[in-house]
Amino acid sequence: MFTNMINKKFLIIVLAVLLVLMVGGFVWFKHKNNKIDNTVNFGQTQTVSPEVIQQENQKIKNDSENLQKVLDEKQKTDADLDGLSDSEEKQLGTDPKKIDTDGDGLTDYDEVKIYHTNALKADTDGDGYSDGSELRRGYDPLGPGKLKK
Ligand SMILES: [Ca+2]
Ligand SMILES: [Ca+2]
Ligand SMILES: [Ca+2]
Repeated sequence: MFTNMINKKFLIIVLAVLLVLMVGGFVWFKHKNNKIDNTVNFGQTQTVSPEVIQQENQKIKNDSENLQKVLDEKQKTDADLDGLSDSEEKQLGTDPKKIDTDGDGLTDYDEVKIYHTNALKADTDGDGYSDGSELRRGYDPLGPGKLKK
């Protein structure tokens, strides 16, 4: 009778410990699984969510539309977008619709604003070499074909 009671008590303790272990293990297992699920879901929304792709596409579209607007606005005053306004080109006599009026390899803007060569004459100093090729080879397009340095 006495040993029977101890056995019963022991059995209850063992059962209780087992129960705690089972519940604890179950909770841990579920938690672990949830963690994995979350990671997978997070990854999916990051990579394949159509909404995100659509948003990105819309953003790119907006950006290119804005750029086009800026270019259109700029082109109203500078048709060839070479940096010289149409009215400036009219004064200089260069073609407002051509970046390189005399075709020497230098833009009208570069000739007028940077090199001070004649934007209407491919060979400003008349030595037989065009302004663009002189500059590429290190010659002075304004001098008589001499080396700049
Ligand atoms: Ca222009
Ligand atoms: Ca030119
Ligand atoms: Ca020349």
